[in-house]
Amino acid sequence: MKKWITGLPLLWTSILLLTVKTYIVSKYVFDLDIESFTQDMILFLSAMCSSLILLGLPLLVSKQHQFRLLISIYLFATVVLYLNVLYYRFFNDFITIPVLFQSKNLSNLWTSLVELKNPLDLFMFFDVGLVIILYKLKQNRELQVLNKRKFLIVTIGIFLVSLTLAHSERPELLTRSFDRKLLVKNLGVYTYQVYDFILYSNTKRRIAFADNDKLTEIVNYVNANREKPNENLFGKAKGKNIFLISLESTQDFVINREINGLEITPFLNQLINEQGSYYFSNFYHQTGQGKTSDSEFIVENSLYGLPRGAVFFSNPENKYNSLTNYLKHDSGYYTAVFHANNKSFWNRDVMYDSIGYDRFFSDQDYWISEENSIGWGLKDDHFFTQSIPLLKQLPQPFFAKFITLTNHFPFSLGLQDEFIPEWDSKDGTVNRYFTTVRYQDEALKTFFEQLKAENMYENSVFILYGDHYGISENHNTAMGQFLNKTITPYEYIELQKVPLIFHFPTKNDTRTITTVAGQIDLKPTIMNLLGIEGQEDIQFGSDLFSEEKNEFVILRDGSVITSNYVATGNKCYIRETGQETDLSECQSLLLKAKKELSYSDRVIYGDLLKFLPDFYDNK
Ligand code: GP9
Ligand code: MN
Repeated sequence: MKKWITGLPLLWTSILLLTVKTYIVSKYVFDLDIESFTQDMILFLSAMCSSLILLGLPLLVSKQHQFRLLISIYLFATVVLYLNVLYYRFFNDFITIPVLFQSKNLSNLWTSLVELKNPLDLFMFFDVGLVIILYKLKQNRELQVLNKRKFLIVTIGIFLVSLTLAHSERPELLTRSFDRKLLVKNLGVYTYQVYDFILYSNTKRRIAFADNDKLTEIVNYVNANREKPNENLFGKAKGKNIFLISLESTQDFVINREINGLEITPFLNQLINEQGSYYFSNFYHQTGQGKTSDSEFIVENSLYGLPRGAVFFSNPENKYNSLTNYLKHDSGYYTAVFHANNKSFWNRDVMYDSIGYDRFFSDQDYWISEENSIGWGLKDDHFFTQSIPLLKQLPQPFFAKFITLTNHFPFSLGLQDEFIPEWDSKDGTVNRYFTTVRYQDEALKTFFEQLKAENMYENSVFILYGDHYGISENHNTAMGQFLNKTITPYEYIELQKVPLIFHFPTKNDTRTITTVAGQIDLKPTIMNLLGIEGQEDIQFGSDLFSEEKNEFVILRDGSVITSNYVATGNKCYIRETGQETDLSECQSLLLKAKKELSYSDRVIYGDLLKFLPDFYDNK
């Protein structure tokens, strides 16, 4: 037996032990929703790949130091894994470097984590002991890799296989970040930790090199472009409960349209025509890769999302003068957000602290089962119904943001929830889209009925908006068939319109407003309705009801829409007709857009809002 043990190759045994341990812990301690054999494979391969890379590092140093380095790395990996286990037990989430360095809650955090330790945890360190014993028992104390080249080839091979599999399971995983659970599930816990470290150091580097002098230039630009908000509406919603409802993937083209003679959004169409409703028919989403999270960011801050990645992930620790913070601190509102998804998705749990929410009702606050879920999670009608008792507990006046989920790609729905049948083009995604939009519409109708029954309707203001497109340009053919026209780049921009409806139950006029506007305008609009001035702030949008509103919308890819022009992909179109015209007519618009986007990026990358109070004090 002893001979057999001493004969084991030290390096390969260590790699195997670390792989198996990491795999078992990832699979059974972290709740990663492993749904298929491929996902299981990815988890195993990623564990193996990290073990190969980490424990292969000692091969780079001289023989006499190899084992010491090997065991130090082994111990370090185990500690990282164990800390994540402790953290996961408490937060149902993985460690991020910013959380570790947050001085304000660091000591509390670790005291709570240490309380969560369990005697069985010692098993996690058992293999470290095994490796040491194996080393001691051996006469020949070398790591025994005969051919370093082969070792490298095997490592790279496994790395590529695991990355390809992960990418096929989750395209855009690294650029969009999405969710820590998904990252760990597809990259493994150690690679995730390295990725998080790179993200963190990038953010820190940008903040360190930020040029504060730019602040004057940016403030001057913002102030020069400031438009006077509508005085008649100033403070008109003060004291009322505010409902901000984000409609998943809902584009404006479904409004007032039918499919096979059936309305796609009967409730929204009716709401638009009710007394007290103001519908904006030329309202654009301005999101980038951060999708829903970008829309939240833009609406909250009147700043643009970032050119790549999601600002919710890259800069969650910045100072933000968000709408929520204003409502909470200036108007004494209780602020809550309702979204029945995993709270770490889009890093919301961290970002919502900076945005200033008093309470985030996430999946843990809802009763979610297989029957009441579809696609991404809890079905919208259950989401709204289960939110009513939660809403009733809130101190008033409250600001409540709801984020729907069912109308999300791949737009799946059970037959029992289909209020209209799927469309019959060759494009399944587009066909299903109409049915899930119709479903969401019905859920909204029920929500409004329930609010009325609970006496939460009259004293409220409702703002409903689409978060971003649901149908990408890959579906232009089917969209062309539906709209009965060719989807040119101009038409594609037109398709970026999302619905925006303000509903004031106590008002008695009805308006359709054709002002060209975007999500960036929501914060200043809501602030004016609540009687908050926010003069010393950096906002790139302006009050939608302003009498001097400059119709100028910038999309994240630099496209521009004004009342006269649409400029996109180096082409200039007459907005009224869609006719292409000379690019020079749009040139100044495109330059202005570029400048504004870069100012916004600088504010975020440099965390510049934190310098604003001093800036104004010293003026
Ligand atoms: C996830 C939901 C959808 O919680 O908001 O995100 P998306 O993919 O639309 O950005
Ligand atoms: Mn979305």
